[in-house]
Amino acid sequence: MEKKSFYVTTPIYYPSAQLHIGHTLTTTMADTLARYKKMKGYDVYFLTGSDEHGQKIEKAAAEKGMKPIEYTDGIVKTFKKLWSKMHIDYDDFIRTTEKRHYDTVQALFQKIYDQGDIYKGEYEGYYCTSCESFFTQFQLEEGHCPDCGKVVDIVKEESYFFKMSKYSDRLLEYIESHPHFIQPESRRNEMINFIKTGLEDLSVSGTTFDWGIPITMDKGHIIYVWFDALTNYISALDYLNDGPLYEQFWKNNDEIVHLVGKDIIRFHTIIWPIILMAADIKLPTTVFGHGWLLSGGGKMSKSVGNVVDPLVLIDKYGADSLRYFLLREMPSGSDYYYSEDALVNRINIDLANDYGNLLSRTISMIDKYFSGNIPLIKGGFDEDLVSLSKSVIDSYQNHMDKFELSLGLQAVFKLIGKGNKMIEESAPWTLYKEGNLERLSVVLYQLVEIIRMSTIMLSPVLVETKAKVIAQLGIDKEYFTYEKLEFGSLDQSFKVAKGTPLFPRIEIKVDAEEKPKKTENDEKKKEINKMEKQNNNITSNKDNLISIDDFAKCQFKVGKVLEAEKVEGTEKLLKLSVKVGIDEVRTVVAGIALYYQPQDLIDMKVIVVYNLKPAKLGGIESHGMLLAAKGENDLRLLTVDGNLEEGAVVS
Ligand code: ME8
Repeated sequence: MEKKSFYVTTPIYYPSAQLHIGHTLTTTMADTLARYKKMKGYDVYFLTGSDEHGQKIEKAAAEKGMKPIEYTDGIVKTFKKLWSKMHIDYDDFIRTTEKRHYDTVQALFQKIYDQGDIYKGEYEGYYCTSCESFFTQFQLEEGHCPDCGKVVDIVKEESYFFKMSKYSDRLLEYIESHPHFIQPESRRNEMINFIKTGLEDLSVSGTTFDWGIPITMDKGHIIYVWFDALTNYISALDYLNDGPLYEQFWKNNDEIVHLVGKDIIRFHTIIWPIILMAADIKLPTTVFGHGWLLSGGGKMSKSVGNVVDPLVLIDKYGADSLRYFLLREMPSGSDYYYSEDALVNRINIDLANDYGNLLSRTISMIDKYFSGNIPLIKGGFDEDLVSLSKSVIDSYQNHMDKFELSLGLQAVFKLIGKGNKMIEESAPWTLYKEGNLERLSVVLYQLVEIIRMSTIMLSPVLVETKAKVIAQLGIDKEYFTYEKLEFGSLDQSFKVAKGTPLFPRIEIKVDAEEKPKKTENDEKKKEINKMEKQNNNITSNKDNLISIDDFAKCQFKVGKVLEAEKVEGTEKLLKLSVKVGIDEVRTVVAGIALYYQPQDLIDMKVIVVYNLKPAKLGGIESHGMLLAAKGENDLRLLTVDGNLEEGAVVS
């Protein structure tokens, strides 16, 4: 049977500054999907690159007294170094300054011009004096410059225009009849609404700067940077010569996926498909727009100055840990507040405690009870484990196929969690003491199978770790392929070889004043009584009564708990991911661990104080607070009667 093909791309990044962990997120997603599809037997082509033209780059180079190309050559080297340290295994890196790209852009422009969809006119557009940049209707944010936020001026110049308006009905029809074209769903709805407000023809050339690709027949005009940049997805495949890569990965391929951040989804789902339609080229299968990594000041970006350098994190924690953290924490499609504490917490809980420990405990027991030989069992497995492993594999694949990488990883950790639970419940040390070697063999074989299957599923993310696990288990690497992703596939015995911990635990530094005290029950009661007295005083003192206007300052929303876990090193705190809108998931740290088990909270509807200033609790930044009622001996979260959607306003 002929192999299926998969083409995945990242945005081509501006070499105007060093890349940060936001760019690293998109590229790691693409790399992971490429590895996942390869593991499933697809022919994969993975493209990334750099977007090197335009005024900003021209200006940045001039400030350094360099030619633009000298300047971008230097920065592109730093991109490639980062990707190599992150183990990004791309097939091609396209630079928009390369001849193959240059020629393709000119030819595509000419083709669309010749058939009458590009015409010359006068551009009346938006110009930001402070950034010295032109913007389109698409780029403005509520009428202001998307970069510096200042008011833009309307300016006039001669320009070529692309007849976008002619294609708006066709595009709308395409989006509506191809539900997978724009993902996730929330972005799709946003785009549909945007197109319905009407599309203007797009100015696709300018005469005020030189650093770009000129129009062949009118060299004073430089082609608009987005027309230039978007074309990279086909110029890299040799569209110009109808080359074999273009044949296989575009023309005859049903899985063409562009991964982008939500900032550039409009360019990819409106301008790019219309360019393709006009040039009679088929459209990509999916444009997936992930959310933003936020840090103090909002979206992480060079212009805000709140960026985090991935190279520093790789040196400190390792590439696999950073890869895992980014993919595991980033909710599908929504934004996420980055903090280094959350990174450490995630490494400690999942990678050190759950996965790493499971491996080292299992190997130690095989060493001790069976002189290092993995017992071979052919049947009599625990039924619940076999059925859990099937459902985990299904759920993993289902989520990975929908680009829901965080959910895919969560599924795998259900299996790993089952392994650790099995050790506690079956107490192998007791089985050994009792001489029940038959059951002990089953338990240890099952643990090895859990580790083996989990390692296969995690291998597209944890790319260095797989080899370490294989070495420690001593199992032939052919048992770590996708074909062997089935419980009970291990049918030969191997000898384990204990090694160093996969992910050593990282010490967490929690500020003294934030660290919840470990109180005994009596002390707890005293504290509670004291607090209650204080509160009674406040409410009975009329001077402290507030007006309805004061109350109206508080915003409350209905939220749904998606995930919950204990905060390491604290007794009272739980870290929750709470969905508070179609597209918004927040991290909320709540002092409720004495009253709720994390698993009890999943899917619970809660009331979130929505406009509370973020605060650090247990070393993690909390974005909101849950309302709870406290009785004498218990605390209960407030919830909502009926099935209201997340984000519903409480007043
Ligand atoms: O837009 N959170 O390049 P760019 C998540 N050259 N992802 C982020 C992010 C954040 N805070 N910040 C950046 C361009 N990204 C154009 C693209 S494509 C034909 C041309 C990621 O260097 C995310 O993928 O500004 C976003 O879309 C991309 O970097 C923007 O990179």
